[in-house]
Amino acid sequence: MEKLVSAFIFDLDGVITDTAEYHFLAWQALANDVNISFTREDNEELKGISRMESLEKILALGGREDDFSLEEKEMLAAKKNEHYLELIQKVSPSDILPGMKELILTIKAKGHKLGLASASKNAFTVMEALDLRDLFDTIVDAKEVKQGKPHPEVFLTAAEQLGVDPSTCIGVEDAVAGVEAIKAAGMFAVAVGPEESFRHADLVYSSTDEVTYEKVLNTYQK
Ligand code: B16
Ligand code: MG
Repeated sequence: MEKLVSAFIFDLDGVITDTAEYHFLAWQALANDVNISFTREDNEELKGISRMESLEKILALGGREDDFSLEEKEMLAAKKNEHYLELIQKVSPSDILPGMKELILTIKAKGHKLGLASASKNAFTVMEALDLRDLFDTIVDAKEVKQGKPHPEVFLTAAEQLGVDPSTCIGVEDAVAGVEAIKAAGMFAVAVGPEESFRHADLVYSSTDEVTYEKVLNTYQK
């Protein structure tokens, strides 16, 4: 008997579009303001991690974790976000990563539900800029959950809002913390990125254009 797939729940940054570069540019400018050097390699560690946790990691990189009060840290995070919001004004449907629009439309046509589970507080803005907001049955972002990835809360909230059992959901992520969150939610995990980073995923693809509905369903059914 075929196993039921009730919903696909996607991560946003790094799966549907690549805003990581804009996060990087905005964090690098902020790091520069506080005399910390911050590289693209350092930025890899921030994927899927919340804004405040990202700031803490950057301050720790420069050994400045004890130099700012909570209020000052909130101001630094707000400054980075203002810059990030300016940068993402350029985002348009042409920034959807290869293969993702087709995959989303196929999932919809096959009658599965579609959810978004993002650690970004800007998820609605980005989904609107990509012209994808109306295709999704639910969008859960960092404003709605208390615990960030790798905690499963954001994926479980999406499943709850879709009215489906988490064990019948397929999650798609590009971050290690995100794959851990999908598995902790009891879902089937599809990872996009280097094979060696995702030992806990059920399926790994090196890029988004390799993720097809048929391939994912075939492995899920096995
Ligand atoms: P914001 P995702 C995450 O989004 C990003 O991967 C991560 O780099 C970022 O720090 C986080 O959102 C918070 O973003 O500052 O916009 O609230 O990959 O979970 O969609
Ligand atoms: Mg991501």
